Amino acid sequence: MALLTPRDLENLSLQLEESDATIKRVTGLDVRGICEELYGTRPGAQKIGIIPITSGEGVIGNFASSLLFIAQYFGLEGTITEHPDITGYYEAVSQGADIILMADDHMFVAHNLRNRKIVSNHVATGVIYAEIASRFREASSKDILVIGLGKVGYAGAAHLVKKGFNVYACDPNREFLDKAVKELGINPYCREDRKRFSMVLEATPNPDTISEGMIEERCLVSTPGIPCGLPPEIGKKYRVDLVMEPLVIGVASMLYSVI
Ligand code: NAI
Ligand code: PYL
Ligand code: MG
Repeated sequence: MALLTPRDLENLSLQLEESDATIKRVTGLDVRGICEELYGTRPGAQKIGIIPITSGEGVIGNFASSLLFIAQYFGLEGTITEHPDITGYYEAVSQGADIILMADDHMFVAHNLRNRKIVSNHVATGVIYAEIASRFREASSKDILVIGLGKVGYAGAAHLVKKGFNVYACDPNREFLDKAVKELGINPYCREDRKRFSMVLEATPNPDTISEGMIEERCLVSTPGIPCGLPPEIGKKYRVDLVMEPLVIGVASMLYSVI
């Protein structure tokens, strides 16, 4: 499990501002607008209980405070519990939290105690980054490339198939690729095909996963992947827009999907 570091979460407000400006420019909507259309919801008076969790590698610096920033940015009242873990859960529920946000090393969930909706960060992140890629106004076709079919990429690919896009995907994990072909009907992508794309969803924990032969001259790369899979020199050589951000966009998708 690739874990965030406190450094990933520094200058979160600036990272959000930059990525949201790109999203607005290439899709016509900002993150709020896309989430509202995607889920048909708008934040209201919901209270968010943020519970630090000490299991595994323990509390990540800046993580809880980043979640508080995100809740407040989207107009919700957030509170970080004084205590972690079970004590923190009891505290949040006793203080009237409507939605619980908490993460261990394997799962990050948003759980709405009122409507009982629950979502994982993996699914919510895959869906929102796929949605952003699919809304590229300068796309040359409905062909879209998904790089990485793990927890995030598979959810993104499933969303794109449901939206009627021609999804091509690659993953060195043969089991994951076969599962996506069988369950989603995606097209396996091989570099030898020399097929190029104007929309790419990259969801891997590796750098340099995007090569020149994969992208058209004008392309949108939408990636939650940390580190970034787009080599800087390729981003400069072609007219590539990059949407990449370590936490906010995925958490926004979580919140909008459970309110
Ligand atoms: P995962 O480990 O479940 O899946 C990653 C997949 O990428 C694996 O199936 C692996 O075989 C594949 N892969 C690795 N190198 C590849 C390559 N060169 N070409 C094609 N596929 C390749 O990871 P998960 O949970 O899906 O997360 C993916 C990335 O997204 C991680 O870096 C994670 O930290 C990040 N992430 C970022 C979030 C955000 O809000 N920015 C939220 C959640 C995850
Ligand atoms: C949600 C992020 C995106 C990528 N990897 C995921 C990750 O880092 N998960 C671990 C989160 C641990 C939080 C820690 C705390 O501070 O409460 N237990
Ligand atoms: Mg994000």
